[in-house]
Amino acid sequence: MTKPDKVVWIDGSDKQLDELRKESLAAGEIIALNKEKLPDCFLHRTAVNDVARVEHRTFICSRKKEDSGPTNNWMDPVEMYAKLRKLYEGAMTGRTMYVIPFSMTVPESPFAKFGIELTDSIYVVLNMAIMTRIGTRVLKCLDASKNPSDFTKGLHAKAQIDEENRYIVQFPEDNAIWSINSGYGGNVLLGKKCFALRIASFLGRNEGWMAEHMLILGLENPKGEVRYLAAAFPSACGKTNLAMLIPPEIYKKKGYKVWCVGDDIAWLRVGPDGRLWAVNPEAGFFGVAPGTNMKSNPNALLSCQKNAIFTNVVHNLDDDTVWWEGLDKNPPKNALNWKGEKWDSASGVPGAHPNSRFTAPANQCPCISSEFEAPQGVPISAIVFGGRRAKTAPLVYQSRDWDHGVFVGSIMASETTAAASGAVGVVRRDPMAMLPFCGYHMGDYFAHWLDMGKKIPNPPKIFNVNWFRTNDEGKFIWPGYGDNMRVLEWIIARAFGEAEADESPIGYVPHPDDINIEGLDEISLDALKGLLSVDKNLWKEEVKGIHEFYAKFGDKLPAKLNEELAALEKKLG
Ligand code: GTP
Ligand code: SPV
Ligand code: MN
Repeated sequence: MTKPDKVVWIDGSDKQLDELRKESLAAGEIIALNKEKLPDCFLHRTAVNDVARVEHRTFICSRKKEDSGPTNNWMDPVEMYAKLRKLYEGAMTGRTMYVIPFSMTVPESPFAKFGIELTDSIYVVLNMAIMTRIGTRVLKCLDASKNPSDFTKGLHAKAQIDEENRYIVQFPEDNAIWSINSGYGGNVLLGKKCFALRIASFLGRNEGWMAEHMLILGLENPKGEVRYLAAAFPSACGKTNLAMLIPPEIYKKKGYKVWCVGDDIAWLRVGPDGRLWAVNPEAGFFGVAPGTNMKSNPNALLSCQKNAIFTNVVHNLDDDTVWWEGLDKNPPKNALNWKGEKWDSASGVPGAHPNSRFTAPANQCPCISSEFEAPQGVPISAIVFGGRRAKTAPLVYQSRDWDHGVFVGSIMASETTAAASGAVGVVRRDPMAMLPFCGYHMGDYFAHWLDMGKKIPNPPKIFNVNWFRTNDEGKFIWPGYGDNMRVLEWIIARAFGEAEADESPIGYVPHPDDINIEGLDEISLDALKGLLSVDKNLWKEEVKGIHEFYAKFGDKLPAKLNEELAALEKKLG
């Protein structure tokens, strides 16, 4: 159909990847960076019209419309295949098709799923080599696998990078993903959102497990015990930052440490011991560049100092390094912006795209967990939901039980970010941070969450956090980043029955004394009380929004969630 001139199988060897880098350099698709300062790092610029995920052009083409649900775009798969076939027809003429066998999580893991991505982009090959396990090693496991649903077929063609004909399409019943007319991250690295969330969430429902938009971290206490939690925040709301958190001095001195297992996606299964176990299906980070610096997230910055690919950042021509807003206070003088134009930082126009990113191997992260590649994963003691809310949501609260926790996840709302095209800063409902990533009807997804609760004898406790409450000047009140450790400490203690809490209409909140603010000059006890407060009037408004949102799901909304909503309304008086 795509009629490539040549077909190249990716074997995963350094030799082959090296040859591809050379070819990509020669074609001007990537730019080599400073060999001493950023060894084996490259810069890439996408088309100006192609800088983020495109939710309005993303489809879940299940056979029946009702299986895709009210929150996804849908088209009859027969129609969609026919439409796309025309676009793919001859799309690789004059180009090479690369065949990338890849595995999500280590191929030997019982969680593992396999895929093949066909693409005409070397940039995609190089990124997939960082983000997933690729090559001949995977083909062997794929050969040995007996379950047809272990294999997903991915097709990507750049075509003309034509916005009007850009499609990111999942066919869940066929285990197939077809992507065309984009060259940007989440649209084209098919192992990430398309497979590991949209297709995998569908497979997980059928097979009794969960694919979630969650980071996974291990919190080591002074006794050397490591306790794990998973957290779902919408895109560009702080997963990578939290996953690699460096505890404040007072915690470090006592011996607390955070270990990163994953920064974006978790696959969760009930283990033989009755706990919920998680693996990170990915092998690398595709992290937001702006705002990443040695203070906010040193571990992320240190992860991308070699073997990394930077997309849509500033190119410092003096020493062939990269820069972005928030890296440091010294923007380069002689530089090109993300579009490749001469750029003057004094112009006031940002040089890096707000959704510019780095791709880096996870094993380069200084705080990568020893369990990062453990085939069985790690046991999860707490699940944390969160988003950007200027008001309403307190710094942290705990749900009363699993079902109430599912309710808390289902009513999540967050201000939109630059990770997806469209307006930024608009509050929208984003249940479990999965609105753009759920591969089936969201009502059925809620039912699956409730069902899973019955199947986990020893379920994690469920929490909600909000690092983003603002004051009257619109400034964030909570310092965030490393200081989020103070909240994690309470969360983990609660999960193990080691901390107190107060009742509130929305769930358990910490008593202000329960959050350690020692050494935190910017936060007084009064400010903390404010951050933890639950404003009944704001929550009554919130309830109206939830009713509206729930109405979308009709009969598919589990009755249990309506009961939880009614209970909340009653508690608010
Ligand atoms: P995706 O990769 O799109 O899924 O994003 P993410 O959820 O991993 O978000 P990331 O950690 O990259 O953070 C995105 C933005 O939020 C960055 O600009 C961060 O600086 C900012 N951020 C992260 N954590 C905090 C925090 O605790 N407080 C504040 N105020 N900002 C934060
Ligand atoms: C997100 O938007 O949640 C990301 C980046 O992690 S992308 O791969 O583009 O989806
Ligand atoms: Mn993400």
